[in-house]
Amino acid sequence: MTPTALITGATSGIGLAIAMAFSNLNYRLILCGRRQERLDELKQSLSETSDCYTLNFDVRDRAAVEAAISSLPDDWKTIDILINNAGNAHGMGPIHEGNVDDWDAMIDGNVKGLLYVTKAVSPGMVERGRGHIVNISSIAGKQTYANGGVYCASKAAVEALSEGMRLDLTQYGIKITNIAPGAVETEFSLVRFKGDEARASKVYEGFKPLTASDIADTVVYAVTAPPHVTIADLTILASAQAAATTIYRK
Ligand code: NDP
Ligand code: 8X3
Repeated sequence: MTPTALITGATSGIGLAIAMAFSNLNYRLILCGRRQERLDELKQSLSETSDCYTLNFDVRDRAAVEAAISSLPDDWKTIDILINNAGNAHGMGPIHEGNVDDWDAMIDGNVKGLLYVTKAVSPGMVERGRGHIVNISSIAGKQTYANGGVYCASKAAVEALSEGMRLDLTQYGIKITNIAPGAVETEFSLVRFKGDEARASKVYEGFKPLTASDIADTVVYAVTAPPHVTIADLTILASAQAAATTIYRK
């Protein structure tokens, strides 16, 4: 049967690339995000290869997450693959100068939002005795860097939650994959630096960063692995990146 995948953060970057890659496999797609026009465009552009359904909600809004997922029509309720991808960094700076609204956005979105969506989707997987959850973490979840402590903490939480989900859900036939990318050129830095394009593009200067489709390729690898194989944890770096903050630029 054709798998149904729910992808959070499908309107941009890594989530968008995963949607395109899954569409090439003819998966049925539940595309999620807050920017409705992008969801509509994506649905339209994938319509030749995939059946798509769109859900517009903010992952930080617990009631909205629950309402959106329970509003799915019956023939969209069986979700085989959940891609917990929505998230962002907001701002950069030392803890004592931290912007608490930015902290809230990161902890609420990257951690609590991921949990809200998982809580809405995983009981169905448990009931059916099968499913696959892919959490998009980050190299920042494995290595903390200066001025990024809260973003790094949010991704360290994702790392712990991937382990916790694997411990709790493996017995129900549910696979958990944790993917930790290094620098990927998307809208990520534009969001982190609040629309400052010059500052955002500097992040990727002097080396070839990963593309969103590099990450989508690894997600496809994980979700198409044979039934007896779980790709548990993958770190993917650009060839010029040795660690979170060690990048060899020319
Ligand atoms: P983008 O900014 O390009 O995409 C972020 C996506 O998340 C958008 O589709 C956005 O949709 C969605 N999103 C963000 N906040 C919310 C929210 N509160 N509610 C619902 N949707 C939300 O960044 P990336 O594609 O790079 O980021 C995707 C994931 O990958 C993130 O979790 C990020 O932390 C992680 N990551 C990114 C890396 C990078 O270098 N780019 C490296 C490692 C990990 P919309 O605005 O429409 O809601
Ligand atoms: C995004 C990658 O290194 O900017 O998670 O934190 S990094």
